[in-house]
Amino acid sequence: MPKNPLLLLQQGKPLSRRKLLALGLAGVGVTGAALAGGNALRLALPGLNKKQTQPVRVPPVASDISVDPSGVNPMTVLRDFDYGTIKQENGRKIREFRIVAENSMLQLNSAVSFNTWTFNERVPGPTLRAKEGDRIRVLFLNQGGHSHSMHFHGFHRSEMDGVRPVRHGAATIYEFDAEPFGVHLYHCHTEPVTRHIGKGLYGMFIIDPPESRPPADEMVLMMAGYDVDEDRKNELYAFNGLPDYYMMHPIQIYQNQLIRLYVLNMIEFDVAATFHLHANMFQVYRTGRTLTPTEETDVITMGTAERHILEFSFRYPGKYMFHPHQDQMAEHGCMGQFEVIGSA
Ligand SMILES: [Cu+2]
Repeated sequence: MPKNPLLLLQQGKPLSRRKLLALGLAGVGVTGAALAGGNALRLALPGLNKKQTQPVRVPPVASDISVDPSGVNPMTVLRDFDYGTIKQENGRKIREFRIVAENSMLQLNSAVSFNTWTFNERVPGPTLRAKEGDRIRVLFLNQGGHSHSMHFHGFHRSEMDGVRPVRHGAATIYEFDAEPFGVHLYHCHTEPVTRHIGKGLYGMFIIDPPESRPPADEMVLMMAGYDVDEDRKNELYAFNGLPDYYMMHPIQIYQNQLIRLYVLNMIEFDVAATFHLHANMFQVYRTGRTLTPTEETDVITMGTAERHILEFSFRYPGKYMFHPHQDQMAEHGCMGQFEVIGSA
């Protein structure tokens, strides 16, 4: 933690996201004794987190497939990695992320709209990414109308565990070292957790190993369920937020190029889901905790919050489905397809 967190927050650059600009954040409450007395505080939580590109060939993504006015859709979520903002403090590298919880209406299909709870106006929240050993600092502002929090998987101290609710209008700082390397997650841990996750407050947290993995076309696929009628059962399912999106808009990939998939099962109410890929086998790196694969298969089972790295490439051009083999989940939205583009 910096000596003076207020100073840190005041140094934040101006807001760049439309909604944050409109929030008028002066004088919001800040939790924690170290932040007390913040009446004059101008808490700027900009969306300035930088993105980095992967050193591989990625097919161009059509720009006209957005279905959400914000421009966030599963195709955007797919390869969008938030590396935060790098700061140097006392000779130490800090990777700072800024997260705001809000609400927004999401059109799940032509008949169903759903009031989601969002991190940075997205469901799922941004994919946060760091290297093992980085100091992580998350500036969290809750504008969601309900109490929320951010609980990260991985090693950290008790006070950074994110189980304490942060009330509406308040902010807090989570700070810890990124360890161990692997594919992790974060989610709101306010009770009932099923509801807070089911409403959309979850995201992936990737910690890269000290020596990077080989270059690949990297993407994230997060499976989730939607309890539309609040009967504690899911009526709809999705990859990266929207039911059936990748069936209507296949994910284009290149033939014979290594694909690295970061997969997460965030489905509440159903005890487990599998991930199955057609016409192929994938190498499994359980929880992303190894540098060499632990098995090869074409169906892997994940309980809620389980996640893995899967690697594969396709030999033949064409369209290939992926879906949980709990087929009723697939039939209700958790289904997509890769479109393999032949090498010239
Ligand atoms: Cu919450």
